[in-house]
Amino acid sequence: MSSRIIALSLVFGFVASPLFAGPQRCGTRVPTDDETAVIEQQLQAKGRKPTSTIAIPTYVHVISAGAGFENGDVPESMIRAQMSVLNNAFAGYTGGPATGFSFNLVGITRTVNARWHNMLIQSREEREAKAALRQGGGDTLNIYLTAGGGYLGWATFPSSYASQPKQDGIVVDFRSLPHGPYAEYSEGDTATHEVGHWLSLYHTFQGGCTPNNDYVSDTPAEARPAFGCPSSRDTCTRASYPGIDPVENFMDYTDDACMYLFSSGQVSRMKTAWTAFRQ
Ligand SMILES: [Ca+2]
Ligand SMILES: [Ca+2]
Ligand SMILES: [Zn+2]
Repeated sequence: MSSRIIALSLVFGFVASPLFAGPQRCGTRVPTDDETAVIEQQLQAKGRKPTSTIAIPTYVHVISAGAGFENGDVPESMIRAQMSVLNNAFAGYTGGPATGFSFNLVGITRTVNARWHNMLIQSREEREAKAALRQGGGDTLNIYLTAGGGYLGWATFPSSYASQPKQDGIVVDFRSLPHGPYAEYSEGDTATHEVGHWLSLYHTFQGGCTPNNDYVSDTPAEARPAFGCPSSRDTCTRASYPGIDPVENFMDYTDDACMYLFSSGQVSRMKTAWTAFRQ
Protein backbone atom coordinates (compact mmCIF):
# COMPACT_ATOMS: atom_id res chain seq x y z
CA MET A 1 0.00 0.00 0.00
CA SER A 2 1.50 3.31 -1.05
CA SER A 3 1.75 6.27 1.29
CA ARG A 4 -0.56 8.11 -1.09
CA ILE A 5 -3.31 5.55 -0.55
CA ILE A 6 -2.75 5.64 3.20
CA ALA A 7 -3.11 9.43 3.07
CA LEU A 8 -6.32 9.14 1.07
CA SER A 9 -7.58 6.58 3.54
CA LEU A 10 -7.06 9.03 6.37
CA VAL A 11 -8.73 11.85 4.47
CA PHE A 12 -11.82 9.87 3.62
CA GLY A 13 -11.98 7.76 6.73
CA PHE A 14 -11.75 4.71 4.52
CA VAL A 15 -10.46 1.78 6.51
CA ALA A 16 -9.01 -1.23 4.76
CA SER A 17 -6.43 -3.76 5.78
CA PRO A 18 -3.13 -3.25 3.97
CA LEU A 19 -2.63 -7.02 4.12
CA PHE A 20 -5.98 -8.36 2.99
CA ALA A 21 -7.60 -7.89 -0.38
CA GLY A 22 -11.01 -9.15 0.77
CA PRO A 23 -13.86 -7.41 2.55
CA GLN A 24 -13.42 -4.72 5.20
CA ARG A 25 -13.39 -5.96 8.76
CA CYS A 26 -16.58 -4.57 10.23
CA GLY A 27 -19.55 -2.55 9.03
CA THR A 28 -21.18 -1.92 12.40
CA ARG A 29 -22.50 1.64 12.34
CA VAL A 30 -20.84 4.02 14.79
CA PRO A 31 -23.57 5.69 16.86
CA THR A 32 -23.71 9.49 16.69
CA ASP A 33 -22.55 11.51 19.70
CA ASP A 34 -26.20 12.12 20.66
CA GLU A 35 -27.04 8.40 20.43
CA THR A 36 -23.94 7.52 22.44
CA ALA A 37 -24.92 9.99 25.16
CA VAL A 38 -28.40 8.43 25.43
CA ILE A 39 -26.95 4.91 25.55
CA GLU A 40 -24.53 5.83 28.36
CA GLN A 41 -27.34 7.50 30.28
CA GLN A 42 -29.56 4.41 29.96
CA LEU A 43 -26.71 2.10 30.92
CA GLN A 44 -26.21 4.06 34.12
CA ALA A 45 -29.91 4.40 34.88
CA LYS A 46 -31.11 0.87 34.09
CA GLY A 47 -28.08 -1.38 34.14
CA ARG A 48 -27.28 -3.69 37.02
CA LYS A 49 -24.55 -6.27 37.05
CA PRO A 50 -26.10 -9.76 36.97
CA THR A 51 -24.44 -12.11 39.41
CA SER A 52 -25.19 -15.35 37.62
CA THR A 53 -23.81 -16.53 34.35
CA ILE A 54 -25.90 -15.96 31.26
CA ALA A 55 -26.53 -18.72 28.71
CA ILE A 56 -27.65 -17.14 25.46
CA PRO A 57 -29.88 -19.17 23.13
CA THR A 58 -28.38 -18.88 19.67
CA TYR A 59 -29.83 -19.42 16.21
CA VAL A 60 -27.64 -19.65 13.15
CA HIS A 61 -29.33 -18.77 9.87
CA VAL A 62 -27.47 -20.06 6.84
CA ILE A 63 -28.48 -17.91 3.86
CA SER A 64 -26.92 -19.37 0.71
CA ALA A 65 -27.12 -18.71 -3.01
CA GLY A 66 -27.27 -22.40 -3.80
CA ALA A 67 -25.60 -25.71 -3.05
CA GLY A 68 -21.93 -26.03 -2.12
CA PHE A 69 -19.68 -24.13 0.29
CA GLU A 70 -18.75 -21.54 -2.35
CA ASN A 71 -22.43 -20.52 -2.41
CA GLY A 72 -22.56 -20.20 1.37
CA ASP A 73 -24.03 -23.61 2.09
CA VAL A 74 -22.00 -23.98 5.30
CA PRO A 75 -21.69 -27.48 6.78
CA GLU A 76 -22.94 -28.01 10.32
CA SER A 77 -19.39 -28.97 11.41
CA MET A 78 -18.22 -25.39 10.70
CA ILE A 79 -21.16 -23.92 12.59
CA ARG A 80 -20.33 -26.11 15.60
CA ALA A 81 -16.65 -25.07 15.35
CA GLN A 82 -17.78 -21.43 15.31
CA MET A 83 -19.85 -21.97 18.45
CA SER A 84 -16.77 -23.45 20.17
CA VAL A 85 -14.65 -20.45 19.19
CA LEU A 86 -17.33 -18.12 20.53
CA ASN A 87 -17.70 -20.01 23.79
CA ASN A 88 -13.94 -20.33 24.35
CA ALA A 89 -13.48 -16.61 23.75
CA PHE A 90 -16.25 -15.55 26.13
CA ALA A 91 -15.11 -18.10 28.75
CA GLY A 92 -11.70 -16.43 28.82
CA TYR A 93 -10.02 -19.66 27.67
CA THR A 94 -7.99 -17.78 25.05
CA GLY A 95 -7.01 -14.94 27.40
CA GLY A 96 -8.51 -12.28 29.61
CA PRO A 97 -11.25 -12.71 32.19
CA ALA A 98 -14.27 -15.01 31.88
CA THR A 99 -17.20 -12.90 30.72
CA GLY A 100 -19.95 -15.06 32.25
CA PHE A 101 -21.69 -15.29 28.86
CA SER A 102 -22.07 -18.59 27.04
CA PHE A 103 -23.89 -19.51 23.84
CA ASN A 104 -26.19 -22.47 23.30
CA LEU A 105 -26.88 -23.43 19.71
CA VAL A 106 -30.62 -24.12 19.70
CA GLY A 107 -31.37 -24.00 15.99
CA ILE A 108 -29.93 -23.86 12.50
CA THR A 109 -32.12 -22.63 9.64
CA ARG A 110 -31.19 -22.96 5.99
CA THR A 111 -32.49 -20.62 3.31
CA VAL A 112 -31.52 -20.50 -0.36
CA ASN A 113 -31.99 -16.92 -1.56
CA ALA A 114 -29.30 -15.23 -3.67
CA ARG A 115 -30.62 -11.72 -2.96
CA TRP A 116 -30.53 -12.27 0.79
CA HIS A 117 -27.15 -14.04 0.53
CA ASN A 118 -25.72 -10.87 -1.03
CA MET A 119 -27.45 -8.46 1.38
CA LEU A 120 -25.79 -5.11 2.04
CA ILE A 121 -25.85 -3.39 5.41
CA GLN A 122 -29.14 -1.57 6.08
CA SER A 123 -30.59 -2.80 2.79
CA ARG A 124 -34.09 -3.93 1.94
CA GLU A 125 -32.69 -7.47 1.65
CA GLU A 126 -31.31 -7.33 5.19
CA ARG A 127 -34.65 -6.12 6.55
CA GLU A 128 -36.57 -8.81 4.63
CA ALA A 129 -34.29 -11.67 5.63
CA LYS A 130 -34.17 -10.78 9.31
CA ALA A 131 -37.93 -10.15 9.49
CA ALA A 132 -38.52 -13.60 8.00
CA LEU A 133 -35.93 -15.56 9.98
CA ARG A 134 -35.33 -13.97 13.39
CA GLN A 135 -36.13 -16.11 16.44
CA GLY A 136 -36.60 -15.31 20.13
CA GLY A 137 -36.52 -12.07 22.11
CA GLY A 138 -33.83 -9.60 23.08
CA ASP A 139 -31.95 -12.30 24.97
CA THR A 140 -31.61 -14.48 21.86
CA LEU A 141 -28.64 -14.24 19.53
CA ASN A 142 -29.39 -14.58 15.83
CA ILE A 143 -26.37 -15.09 13.56
CA TYR A 144 -26.94 -14.62 9.82
CA LEU A 145 -24.31 -16.24 7.60
CA THR A 146 -24.18 -14.43 4.25
CA ALA A 147 -21.63 -13.20 1.69
CA GLY A 148 -20.99 -10.27 4.03
CA GLY A 149 -21.92 -7.41 1.73
CA GLY A 150 -18.32 -6.13 1.57
CA TYR A 151 -17.61 -6.63 5.27
CA LEU A 152 -16.52 -9.58 7.37
CA GLY A 153 -19.52 -8.77 9.51
CA TRP A 154 -21.72 -6.24 11.23
CA ALA A 155 -23.92 -6.10 14.30
CA THR A 156 -26.72 -4.24 16.00
CA PHE A 157 -26.26 -2.82 19.50
CA PRO A 158 -28.45 -3.85 22.45
CA SER A 159 -29.81 -0.31 22.68
CA SER A 160 -31.40 -0.78 19.22
CA TYR A 161 -33.44 -3.79 20.26
CA ALA A 162 -36.42 -1.88 21.71
CA SER A 163 -37.05 0.17 18.56
CA GLN A 164 -36.06 -2.46 15.97
CA PRO A 165 -36.41 -5.91 17.53
CA LYS A 166 -36.66 -7.77 14.23
CA GLN A 167 -33.36 -6.32 12.98
CA ASP A 168 -31.41 -7.38 16.08
CA GLY A 169 -28.50 -9.74 15.51
CA ILE A 170 -25.18 -10.17 13.77
CA VAL A 171 -24.38 -10.78 10.12
CA VAL A 172 -21.20 -12.71 9.40
CA ASP A 173 -19.42 -13.54 6.15
CA PHE A 174 -19.62 -17.34 6.00
CA ARG A 175 -15.99 -17.48 4.79
CA SER A 176 -14.80 -16.05 8.15
CA LEU A 177 -15.88 -19.16 10.05
CA PRO A 178 -13.15 -21.37 11.52
CA HIS A 179 -11.19 -23.16 8.80
CA GLY A 180 -12.64 -20.86 6.15
CA PRO A 181 -10.65 -19.49 3.21
CA TYR A 182 -9.84 -16.03 4.61
CA ALA A 183 -6.25 -16.66 5.84
CA GLU A 184 -5.77 -14.06 8.61
CA TYR A 185 -9.53 -13.92 9.28
CA SER A 186 -10.24 -17.65 9.35
CA GLU A 187 -10.27 -18.49 13.05
CA GLY A 188 -13.85 -17.42 13.73
CA ASP A 189 -13.13 -14.20 15.60
CA THR A 190 -15.29 -12.14 13.26
CA ALA A 191 -18.29 -13.64 15.06
CA THR A 192 -16.62 -13.02 18.45
CA HIS A 193 -16.05 -9.37 17.52
CA GLU A 194 -19.62 -8.91 16.27
CA VAL A 195 -21.09 -10.52 19.37
CA GLY A 196 -19.00 -8.03 21.35
CA HIS A 197 -20.94 -5.26 19.57
CA TRP A 198 -24.21 -7.14 20.11
CA LEU A 199 -23.40 -7.03 23.83
CA SER A 200 -22.72 -3.24 23.67
CA LEU A 201 -18.98 -2.98 23.02
CA TYR A 202 -17.56 -0.37 20.68
CA HIS A 203 -14.34 -0.68 18.72
CA THR A 204 -11.28 -0.07 20.88
CA PHE A 205 -10.37 2.78 18.50
CA GLN A 206 -13.77 4.49 18.73
CA GLY A 207 -13.32 8.15 19.62
CA GLY A 208 -9.56 7.92 19.06
CA CYS A 209 -7.35 9.78 21.54
CA THR A 210 -10.19 11.29 23.60
CA PRO A 211 -11.03 10.90 27.30
CA ASN A 212 -14.10 8.67 26.78
CA ASN A 213 -12.90 6.88 23.64
CA ASP A 214 -14.69 3.49 23.75
CA TYR A 215 -16.37 4.12 27.14
CA VAL A 216 -14.27 1.35 28.69
CA SER A 217 -11.68 2.59 31.16
CA ASP A 218 -9.18 -0.27 30.97
CA THR A 219 -8.77 -0.37 27.17
CA PRO A 220 -6.05 2.15 26.26
CA ALA A 221 -7.19 4.85 23.86
CA GLU A 222 -6.26 4.08 20.27
CA ALA A 223 -6.17 6.57 17.40
CA ARG A 224 -7.18 4.22 14.58
CA PRO A 225 -7.74 0.54 13.84
CA ALA A 226 -4.78 -1.84 13.95
CA PHE A 227 -4.29 -4.43 11.20
CA GLY A 228 -2.03 -7.43 11.21
CA CYS A 229 -0.54 -7.64 14.70
CA PRO A 230 1.45 -4.50 15.58
CA SER A 231 1.98 -5.64 19.15
CA SER A 232 3.88 -2.66 20.55
CA ARG A 233 2.01 0.09 18.69
CA ASP A 234 1.11 3.23 20.64
CA THR A 235 -1.00 5.77 18.78
CA CYS A 236 -2.20 7.89 21.75
CA THR A 237 1.03 8.95 23.41
CA ARG A 238 0.12 11.85 25.68
CA ALA A 239 0.53 11.25 29.41
CA SER A 240 -3.25 11.15 29.78
CA TYR A 241 -3.36 8.10 27.46
CA PRO A 242 -1.11 5.54 29.12
CA GLY A 243 -0.64 2.06 27.76
CA ILE A 244 0.10 0.68 24.33
CA ASP A 245 -2.74 0.06 21.86
CA PRO A 246 -5.02 -2.87 22.78
CA VAL A 247 -4.35 -4.78 19.56
CA GLU A 248 -4.95 -8.10 21.31
CA ASN A 249 -8.51 -7.08 22.07
CA PHE A 250 -11.38 -8.73 20.17
CA MET A 251 -12.77 -5.26 19.44
CA ASP A 252 -9.80 -4.07 17.37
CA TYR A 253 -9.29 -4.93 13.65
CA THR A 254 -6.21 -7.11 13.99
CA ASP A 255 -5.78 -10.62 12.57
CA ASP A 256 -7.76 -13.38 14.25
CA ALA A 257 -4.50 -14.90 15.56
CA CYS A 258 -3.64 -11.56 17.20
CA MET A 259 -6.91 -10.90 19.06
CA TYR A 260 -7.70 -13.13 22.00
CA LEU A 261 -9.31 -11.26 24.92
CA PHE A 262 -11.95 -8.96 26.29
CA SER A 263 -10.89 -6.68 29.16
CA SER A 264 -12.47 -6.63 32.64
CA GLY A 265 -13.97 -3.24 31.83
CA GLN A 266 -15.55 -4.64 28.69
CA VAL A 267 -16.99 -7.57 30.67
CA SER A 268 -18.51 -5.13 33.13
CA ARG A 269 -19.99 -3.05 30.30
CA MET A 270 -21.47 -6.13 28.59
CA LYS A 271 -23.09 -7.32 31.81
CA THR A 272 -24.52 -3.91 32.60
CA ALA A 273 -25.87 -3.58 29.06
CA TRP A 274 -27.44 -7.02 29.31
CA THR A 275 -29.58 -5.99 32.28
CA ALA A 276 -30.32 -2.57 30.77
CA PHE A 277 -31.37 -3.70 27.32
CA ARG A 278 -31.66 -7.46 26.84
CA GLN A 279 -33.26 -8.94 29.96
CA1 LIG B 1 -10.81 2.86 26.58
CA1 LIG C 1 -1.15 5.06 24.73
ZN1 LIG D 1 -16.77 -4.00 14.64
